[in-house]
Amino acid sequence: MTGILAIGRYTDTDRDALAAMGARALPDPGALAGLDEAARAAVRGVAYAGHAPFGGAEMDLLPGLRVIANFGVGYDAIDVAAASARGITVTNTPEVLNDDVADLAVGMWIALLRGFEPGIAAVRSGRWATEGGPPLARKATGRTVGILGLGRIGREIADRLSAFKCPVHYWSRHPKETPPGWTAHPDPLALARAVDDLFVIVVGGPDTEGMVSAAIIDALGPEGVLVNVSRGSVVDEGALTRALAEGRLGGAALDVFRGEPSVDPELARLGNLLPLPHIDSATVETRAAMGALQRRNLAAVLAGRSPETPVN
Ligand code: 8YV
Repeated sequence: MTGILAIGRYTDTDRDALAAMGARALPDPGALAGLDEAARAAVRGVAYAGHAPFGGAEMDLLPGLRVIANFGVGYDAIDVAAASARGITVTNTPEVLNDDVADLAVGMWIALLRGFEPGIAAVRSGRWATEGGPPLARKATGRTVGILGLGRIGREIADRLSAFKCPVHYWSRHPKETPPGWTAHPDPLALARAVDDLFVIVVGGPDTEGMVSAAIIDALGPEGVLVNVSRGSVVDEGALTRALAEGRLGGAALDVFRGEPSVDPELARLGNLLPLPHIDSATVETRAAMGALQRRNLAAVLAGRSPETPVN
C-alpha cells in the first residue's frame, strides 16, 4: 500500500518521478472517497496539483497524513488552518516560477496594447492584403503602471516594467524597500486612480476575494488595461465583463478566471480581452523546477526533516 498520493494533473516526467517515490495517482480530491479505508490510512504524503478545494473533510479521509506538498506558489485551494490543526505540514513552490509569471504578465500587456491578436488574424486570414493592416494600437513604453501586490512576483513584474520606462506605483500589505521613485499607495483604489494599467498579483483566497471591484475597474477607465496573473477570485468578473463590453475599461489580459477551466462565454468573446488558459508557469524549465521542489519538500517531511519551503 502506498504512503504517497499524487493528486491532480502532472506531466509524464513528474508523474514518473512521483511514481518512482511510490506515489499512486488520483485525478482529484473527490477520488479520495473511492479508496478503501486501509489504503487511506496508509497515506502519509500528498503531492497536490490542482485548484479544487482540499479542506478538512479531505484531510480527515487520510488520518495518517503528514504533508501536503503543493505544486504551485499559490496554495489557496488548501485549507492551511485545517492542516495546521491536524499537524499536517503544507509546502509550496515559490521563487522558481517568478520569471515565467512576470514574463507572461508583461508579454500579455504588450500583446494587448499593441494589438497582436488582430494583427495575427489579419495575416492569417489574408485580410492584410485585401483590407490593409489593423487599426493603430497603443504605445506600451512609458505608461504609468500599478502593481497590486508587490511580493516576489510583483517585484519581478515591476522591474521589467521599469525597463520599459514606466513609472511604477504599487500597493502591498507590508511595507517594501523599492528603488527611488516608486510610489506606494494606501489602498488598491488609490493605486488604480493613479495609474494607466493595473497588474494583479496578490495571493488568492478569502482576503483578496473581489478586491478588484467595480470601482477599481472604473478608476482604470476606457484607456486603462487590467492584467491578472494571480487568481480569478480576486476580480469581480461580472463587473469586468460589463466594463469591457461597454468600453468603460480599455482592455483586460487575463491568465486566470473565476470558474477556470470554464470561462464565461460573455467574457471570452470580447474583442478587448486577451485570454490565456492559466499558462503563467507553463514552461518545460519552470514546471521541472516546480516538480523537483515539490518532491524535495515531500521527501523531506516524510523523512522527518524540515521542508525547503513550508507554508505553515
Ligand atoms: C501553477 C499557479 O503552476 O503557482 C501557482 O500558484 O497559479 C500556477 O503557476 C498552476 O496552478 C499549477 O497547478
